[in-house]
Amino acid sequence: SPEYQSVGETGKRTLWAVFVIMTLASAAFAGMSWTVPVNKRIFHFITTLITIFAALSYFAMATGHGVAYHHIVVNESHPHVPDTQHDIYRQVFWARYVDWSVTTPLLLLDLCLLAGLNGAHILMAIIADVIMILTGLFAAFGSEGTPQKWGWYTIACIAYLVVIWHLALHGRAMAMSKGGNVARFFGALAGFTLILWTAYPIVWGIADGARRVSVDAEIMCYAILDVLAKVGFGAWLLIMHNRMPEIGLEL
Ligand code: RET
Repeated sequence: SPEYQSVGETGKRTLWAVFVIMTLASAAFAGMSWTVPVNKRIFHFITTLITIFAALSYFAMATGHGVAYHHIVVNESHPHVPDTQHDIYRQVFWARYVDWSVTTPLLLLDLCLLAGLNGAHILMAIIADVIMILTGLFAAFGSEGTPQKWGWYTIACIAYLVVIWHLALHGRAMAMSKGGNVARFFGALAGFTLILWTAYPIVWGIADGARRVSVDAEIMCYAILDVLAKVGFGAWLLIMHNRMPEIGLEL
């Protein structure tokens, strides 16, 4: 008989809680834009869009949308027993990938503009990031036991290294050339981002990849990461923006 791995009560409550947090953060970030001149609100605009998108995606997931059962076939072999086929149906929230394909480029845009990267480097970092998310989506729906699944995962990890390359090398160099507070702040915010983002492929590998944890545990891990990577990141950026006028970009 097939085994179903589905969201439970804890998972549902967590999805609703993050929806509320993202909505409140959107209102707060939009409100903060009133504290700076109209032509200096580019970071507020980008950062508010990030939490609005996350709120939409969490609303979809909390109400049972943006999710599909992924059929996984596991061939079990035991000594002295003929091979048996075990069917697993696990819920995969594809809404996350829709969210990430929009919000991770926007998060990168925040960092790139803070560093003062030029358009070509921004574009390359963002394209590598979109490749990372879309190949991650292929990995999530890849068939179990085929080389494709971890193959897509590997490609996504390489794309992630390209993103890090652009930010850590070019971004850091540009930020350093600005000197002083901006250089220090970019280093801190980019370091925070690097640590958080690197946790995503680890959670993916344990949850979606190896299915070692329940769907609810997976939801909770991503919930903590999403709140830190979007709300924590955004709050830090916008608060520092008000303290350090030199961060502000003229539109
Ligand atoms: C996947 C799986 C394939 C390998 C890699 C991944 C990286 C995902 C990242 C996601 C970041 C998400 C953020 C969300 C916003 O809050 C797709 C999980 C490398 C880095 C920051």
